[in-house]
Amino acid sequence: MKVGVFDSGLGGLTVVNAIKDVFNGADIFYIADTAHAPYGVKSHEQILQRCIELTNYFIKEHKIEVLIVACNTATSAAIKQIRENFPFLIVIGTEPGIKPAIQNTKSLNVGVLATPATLKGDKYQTLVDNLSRNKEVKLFEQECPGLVEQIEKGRVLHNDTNEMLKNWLLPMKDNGVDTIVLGCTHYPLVSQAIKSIMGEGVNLIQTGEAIASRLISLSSQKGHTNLGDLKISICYTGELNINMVNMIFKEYEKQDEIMVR
Ligand code: DGN
Repeated sequence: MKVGVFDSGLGGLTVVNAIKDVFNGADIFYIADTAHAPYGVKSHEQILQRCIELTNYFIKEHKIEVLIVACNTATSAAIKQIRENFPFLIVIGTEPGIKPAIQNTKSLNVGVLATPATLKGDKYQTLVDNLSRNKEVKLFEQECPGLVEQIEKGRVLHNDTNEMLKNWLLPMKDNGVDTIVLGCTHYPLVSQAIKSIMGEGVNLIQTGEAIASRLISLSSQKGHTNLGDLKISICYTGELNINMVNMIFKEYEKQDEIMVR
């Protein structure tokens, strides 16, 4: 089975990493669209246009059957249109894990970190409106401008990144937040820094595992087996921080072929 995955940069590799743990028998083609990063500050139309271009590329060059939009920002802007334009594709999107966060919180105070585009998008608002009716949970929503750029530069443990995170997280900590939704696929890469500010006990909700499960269930419905070899090819459109790629895939480096071009 041929699977295309994309994000504006490194973030979607956290999703690929989760897929690697549970899924076999696929060729995964990953595009880090670093020439157009970050998506989070672009207009809806610009993001949509880029997503359609990338999907066309995957279909033409790699004959993909499954597309994973491994980016909350792009999912919010473009998933509906991608599904309409490419009805023959299985399309899996990414959205902030508000539902598991609401289920997990004990303090009933949940933080949500995401890009400005994700938090302002209709899709996020609909998600929140539908879910928060069930339980009296207070959401602390925080845009994180500049965080994706820091991560792309490999500054995951840098002092500047830590200061940014402290500004956003300390008010959450003061308000008893015990669960934080990582509403951008880049943010799991700063989990360690987040935990050092919030405390080891904070519950961080990321979406990679949920996407991997969805991939297994949708592919089996289409008659694909989760068996065989997993091959991962990583392409990028601008610059890519290879040290970060190696950091993300460190446990698997020797097993998998990582083609970078
Ligand atoms: N990883 C992307 C997301 O999940 O929203 C980051 C988007 C961006 O480029 N800012």
